[in-house]
Amino acid sequence: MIRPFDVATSVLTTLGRLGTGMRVGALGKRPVQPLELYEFEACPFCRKVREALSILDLEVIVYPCPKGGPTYRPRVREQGGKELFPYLVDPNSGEAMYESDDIVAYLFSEYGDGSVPLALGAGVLTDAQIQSLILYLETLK
Ligand SMILES: N[C@@H](CCC(=O)N[C@@H](CS)C(=O)NCC(=O)O)C(=O)O
Repeated sequence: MIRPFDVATSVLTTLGRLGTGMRVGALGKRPVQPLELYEFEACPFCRKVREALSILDLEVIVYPCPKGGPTYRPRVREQGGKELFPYLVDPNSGEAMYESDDIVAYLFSEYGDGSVPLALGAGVLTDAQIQSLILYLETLK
């Protein structure tokens, strides 16, 4: 019973996101060291960053930060000053940042051709699209 639900919600989310992250895009320079992403699965803003990483075919170390997570959450607070996710660290440039839109713009500027795909570059509209889908999925439970 759970498995079909998982598949259905995954497919619905992918459809709701217009397949963003399914296909690679224009690539730029490649990072020497893997990027570091602090995030958690249920966070819609983190999803945007994961989609960007997929489109840009980038190697990343993911540090899972679920609510109450004892290991990596404190590290984000210490390094960045607050617990807010996603949080990206790029050891290649020394950049570290919060805010999914800033992270997405940075990734496409640094490791793509500079242009952000519409589905990821529409700012608050992108977020609204994610949030409305989540609300819809909640009603199915
Ligand atoms: N404007 C931020 C919003 C990020 C945000 O609200 N993240 C939530 C998770 S979805 C968060 O980190 N909440 C604090 C927490 O989980 O402790 C962005 O686009 O990155």
